[in-house]
Amino acid sequence: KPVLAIDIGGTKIIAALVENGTVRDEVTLSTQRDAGPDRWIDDLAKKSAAWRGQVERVSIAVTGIIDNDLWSALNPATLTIPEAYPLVDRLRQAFDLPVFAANDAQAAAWGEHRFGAGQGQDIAFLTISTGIGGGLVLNGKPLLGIAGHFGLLQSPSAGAGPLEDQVSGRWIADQASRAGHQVDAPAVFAAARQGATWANSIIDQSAGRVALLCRDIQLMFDPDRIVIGGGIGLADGYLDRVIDKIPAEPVRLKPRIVASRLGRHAGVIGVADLAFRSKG
Ligand code: BMX
Repeated sequence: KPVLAIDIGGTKIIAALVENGTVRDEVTLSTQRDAGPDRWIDDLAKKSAAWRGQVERVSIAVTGIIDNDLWSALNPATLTIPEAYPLVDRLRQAFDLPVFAANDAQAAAWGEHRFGAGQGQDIAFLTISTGIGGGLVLNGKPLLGIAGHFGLLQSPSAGAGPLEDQVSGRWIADQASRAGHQVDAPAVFAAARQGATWANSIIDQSAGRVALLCRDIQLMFDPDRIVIGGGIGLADGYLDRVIDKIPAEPVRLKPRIVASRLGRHAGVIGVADLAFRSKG
């Protein structure tokens, strides 16, 4: 039986019909950042109405933390959410089905471990996106709770505040605007492709910080692979820049970095499967 799987990120929302690690059908909405969760859920219920008879459960992956089925932001700059929003209750009311909820990057990490670029392996997953999300699967188990929220690290090399505020898509767009270019992150990548020095320098700084983050993750968990996804992580040439900037020595510390195989579907595929796992 397919699962209705949802992924709410800081930039886009995906609703999908997922069965055995495969997306059968999907809709994508852009996150109306000021509208708030009641409205996002209303929109989702409308857009997914056609699938209702086919599913018996709803699974949702979200940017932010889920504690006891309540949803909160860790970094409101990535997405502002009312503190302890009753996400599972509200979805149960909207869909009249059992609901399972998890963090987006932890769900994606599980998806890559089960069906993607890290099958059967110990992996760390990073999404370089509106923020930076992270997840870990070690000894076949997903680490939940706050574990792996690497975007929240305070990195001395990046300056004050959460690391993601000096790396992510939001930071890239903000740096562009400071350099006199009022454009979004995809346009910065387009400019870099055409050789614009300002754009290349912004992307290089972001990639350099992710390279150091990957080195630190290798030191802490020694995963078989670090899988990288997200709109920025998978953008033109970004991963190659990260790999280039990994310090060459000591060799034993070099992470094995690979691109996400599930791409934008990692969250919905992962959370659909995690729901079954949590049921036992
Ligand atoms: C932030 C945090 C994480 C999330 C990550 C990536 C919030 C709202 N989110 O670190 O929980 O996994 O951003 O989020 O505090 P994305 O929207 O960029 O995918």
